[in-house]
Amino acid sequence: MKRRILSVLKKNKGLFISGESISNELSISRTAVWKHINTLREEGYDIESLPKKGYRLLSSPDILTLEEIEEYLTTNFIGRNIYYFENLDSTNTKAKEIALNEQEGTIIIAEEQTKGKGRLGRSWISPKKKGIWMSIILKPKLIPSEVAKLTLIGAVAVNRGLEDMGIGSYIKWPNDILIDGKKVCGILTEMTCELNMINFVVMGIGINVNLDREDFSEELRDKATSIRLATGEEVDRKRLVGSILNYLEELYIPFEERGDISKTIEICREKSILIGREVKVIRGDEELIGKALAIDDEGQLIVEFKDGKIKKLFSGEVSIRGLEGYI
Ligand code: BT5
Repeated sequence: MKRRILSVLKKNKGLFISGESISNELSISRTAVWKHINTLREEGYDIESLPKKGYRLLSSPDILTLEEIEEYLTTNFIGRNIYYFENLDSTNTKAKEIALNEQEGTIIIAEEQTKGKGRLGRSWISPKKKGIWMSIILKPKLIPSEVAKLTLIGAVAVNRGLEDMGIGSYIKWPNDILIDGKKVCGILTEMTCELNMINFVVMGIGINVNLDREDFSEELRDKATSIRLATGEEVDRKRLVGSILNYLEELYIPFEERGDISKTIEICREKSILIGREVKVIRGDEELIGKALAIDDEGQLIVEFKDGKIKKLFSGEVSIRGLEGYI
């Protein structure tokens, strides 16, 4: 009911609507309306009330709930069901717990993660309300080996979403987004599958929006940044989430329906920070130096190693670093 009241207020944003009209429209008592309005105020909604005039929504809080994000969505299914948490261990962990029984496109968002995860057991710093920490549940009819390409779709969606906000970024194959050569976003794609069938995929996206220098460990300060640190801009998190999800669906549908990933690959190439650079390829304890030559049509990174051998790398199995710094 609280959501329906909010939606009535939002429809009339800036205008007064009487308690009586709300109570008639939703068939609840005026006291119930008043109680829900108070709960909304506690959540941070600035709602003015005047005798005889009624209620007026002045502003909404900076929270990543469905009610706040949906006005930016043009999608059919991605983001149409959002579970919102103030605090979670990890949105990926939660998404994996519920994925089997949820519809495709369902999203878990938390304002804070206490055990945010990176790849290969690494951890992901996710301070409260300073970023976008979300996981998307997908159920593609693909063979498991195709799943690595979804990470690239996620990376391009983030790159495009940032671009919409006037922020230029680069993609560090396969799962990082960089601004000014520092990591601003990481993607962790996990799946549960049977031999040749995917049960579900969870794509976790972490974006540093308003983190301050002190939020990063000493060791990370040279490698990581936030949108605010890099651009000095305050970014509207809701709009950014909406925009990323719109691109995600736009790129996902042709891939899922007919294996068409050409648009994604085109942008990955155009925005690649690695192509043409010397890189260190890290696989377990092994480190090899080579030059990133290209990204092929399947989204694999082609690297020429010092011994002259040219290899195609699958995402997920390697980490890439620059010879001196992060890139
Ligand atoms: C990643 O791993 O980049 C994947 C990160 C995915 C995070 C999202 S948040 C929502 C969802 N729920 C989760 O629990 N996870 C996903 P990887 O390439 O392994 O990079 C991890 C490394 O990045 C760490 O070892 C640190 O060095 C560094 N790092 C940790 N937190 C960071 C941050 N906030 N920004 C930039 N770098 C960070």
